Amino acid sequence: MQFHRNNLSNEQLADFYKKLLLPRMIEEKMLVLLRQGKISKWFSGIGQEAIAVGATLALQPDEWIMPLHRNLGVFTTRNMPLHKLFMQWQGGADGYSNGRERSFHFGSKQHHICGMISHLGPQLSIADGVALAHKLKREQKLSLAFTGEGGTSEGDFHEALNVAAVWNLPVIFLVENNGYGLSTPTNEQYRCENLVDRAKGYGMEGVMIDGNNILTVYDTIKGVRDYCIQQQRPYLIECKTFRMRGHEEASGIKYVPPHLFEVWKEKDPVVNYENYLLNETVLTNESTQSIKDAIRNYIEEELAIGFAVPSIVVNTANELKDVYARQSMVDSKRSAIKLVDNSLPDKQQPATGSEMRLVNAISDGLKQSMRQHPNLILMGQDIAEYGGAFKITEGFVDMFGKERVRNTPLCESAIVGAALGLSMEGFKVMMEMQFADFVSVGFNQIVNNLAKIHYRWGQNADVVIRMPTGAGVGAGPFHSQSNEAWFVHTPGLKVVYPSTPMDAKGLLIAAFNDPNPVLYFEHKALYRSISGHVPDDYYEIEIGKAKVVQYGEDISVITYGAGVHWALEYANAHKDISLDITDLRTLLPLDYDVIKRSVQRTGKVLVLHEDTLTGGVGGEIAAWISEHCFEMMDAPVVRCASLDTPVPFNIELEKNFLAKSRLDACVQKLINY
Ligand SMILES: Cc1ncc(C[n+]2csc(CCOP(=O)(O)OP(=O)(O)O)c2C)c(N)n1
Repeated sequence: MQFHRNNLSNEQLADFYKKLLLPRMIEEKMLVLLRQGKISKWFSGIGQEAIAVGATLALQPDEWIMPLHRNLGVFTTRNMPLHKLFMQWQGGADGYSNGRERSFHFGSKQHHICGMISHLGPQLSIADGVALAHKLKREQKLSLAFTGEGGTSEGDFHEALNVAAVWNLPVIFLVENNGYGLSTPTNEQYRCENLVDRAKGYGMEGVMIDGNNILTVYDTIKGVRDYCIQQQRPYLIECKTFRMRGHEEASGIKYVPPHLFEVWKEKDPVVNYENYLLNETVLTNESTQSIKDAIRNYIEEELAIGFAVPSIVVNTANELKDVYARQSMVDSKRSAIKLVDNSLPDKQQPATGSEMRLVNAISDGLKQSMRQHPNLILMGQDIAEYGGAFKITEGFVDMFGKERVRNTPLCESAIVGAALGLSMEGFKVMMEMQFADFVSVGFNQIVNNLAKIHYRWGQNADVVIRMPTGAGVGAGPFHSQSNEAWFVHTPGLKVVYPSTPMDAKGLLIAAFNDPNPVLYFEHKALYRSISGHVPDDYYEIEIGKAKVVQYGEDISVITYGAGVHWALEYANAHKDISLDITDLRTLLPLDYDVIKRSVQRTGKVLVLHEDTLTGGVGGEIAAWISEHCFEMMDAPVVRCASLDTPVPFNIELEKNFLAKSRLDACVQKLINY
């Protein structure tokens, strides 16, 4: 192994040695602890340390790194206190995730380390978002994301590299090619000769290097860093290395031919570097020994502190509280925001305003939010010059410029990931799903990254995802779905679903002022068919607050979205039946107080929604009512929902599919009960 010191001083070379040795010695200790049953799981990076350590050394300390499960060297080189890392690995209260996350699945804003989720690939596009933030702020900084060679087979890899190339983002994508993805060798993982060959296809530069040589890794990444920042371009680096232990300690190594361990032992990154330093007389046998003794003592001392912490005291209220980030906006600024309370039919409404269609109210709320938040970025397919599939952002490019109103490539997953990265650097983001149906290809980033990140390690995701949803326009199975229930089932998200123009504007503004990820559903069939009074002001409708649309005595109709208009239409056509109509407006969290008061008024409940029956939000509401309002009930809760089929294209079939076609039968069933 050839080492080239270039212009590194002896002190720097020795410092690199200490940085390289530390994760190796921690790992050796961890393996002992594992055998003693003191820790439960360990993913080893032995043999690969030069990559994590070299890469971290080559970056500035305030540049974000997106590491994975073999990158202990990132955490130690960023000088995270070792006792706190031990607490983390034990699931202790004083670790980095309050006992909520395992092994390396945690991050730290202070150290600019973004915690991975198990799915690996999603890390890559978060780096895109951070790089975009630097680009927009004109900062001379970049981000660096790790992936194994196995992870390069995920769609996330392709999406992230493509976005970085198209948007000219300063990101380094670092492939640690260690030969195996769990037990799968590279010839069962990909067909190109080297993964770096793919760089050309994305329109970026790339280089393959020896990942076991710390000076090569350091020097390459330092140079690539300068290139990325100066040229404002991404770069792909493939580091060849080898995993000297099993996938994780329990998996063993039977699937790896034994001679490979002999071959790669000769290339050990620590031993080779140590020999080089001894040859160069940067170190002596005595000094290496004293470095090892010092590290050993340090590990033992930190371990004693880390293992001395008392076990966690469970506090359910804290667990629930940390699912969401709290409003961080300065109180004076928040209190200046007008809150419109239209939650009861007899509430006075602001007089100044105009009659508007739902689609214009959304656009108005978005425009005012762009003015209110100079750090708000809009992203979505065709949202710039074209104005979006539904023209919500028409004219926005002229008003706010292309940096803030961004057309995206066709890659929902990467854009949600990039939104998270932007948020980590202080931006607010809206992403427009062209149709709510397409969220399925961005699903993982939403339900696993955005939704869980605050609970896991305290990072918020200041992201609003707009979801043009719903049927009734003959658009077939993939442009008509109601998929709000997927998200209502996911702690950490907020789900809003306005049915009127006034609520649509106020809830959208509130969503941007909320530091949490909000799924904002807007019904396509209501865009241009529903109009109403919309105040001119910049105002919020409170998230989590339902609205009494009209009081009634016979049946409570608990509904949202198009259901509100179906219920009103029905009530107008059947004056002999007195419906008490509640528009939920927010589906997560639900406003149980308003639901309960409605049940109290009538004793009979119809839960109505456009979504299909099984597993719909209505089931949850019906269950809650039966648990909490049983004594008030004169009949069982009835659910009126769409058929448990995909949404059919033919208009007659679609009519039959929709819940509205069964509304009368459901009402009659309750009346006659
Ligand atoms: C989406 C997803 N599928 C499967 C897994 C299970 N899994 C965890 S690590 C791993 C292998 C990853 O291989 P590679 O990317 O080469 O990284 P390495 O572990 O070799 O460092 C697999 C299959 C996972 N975590 N996520």
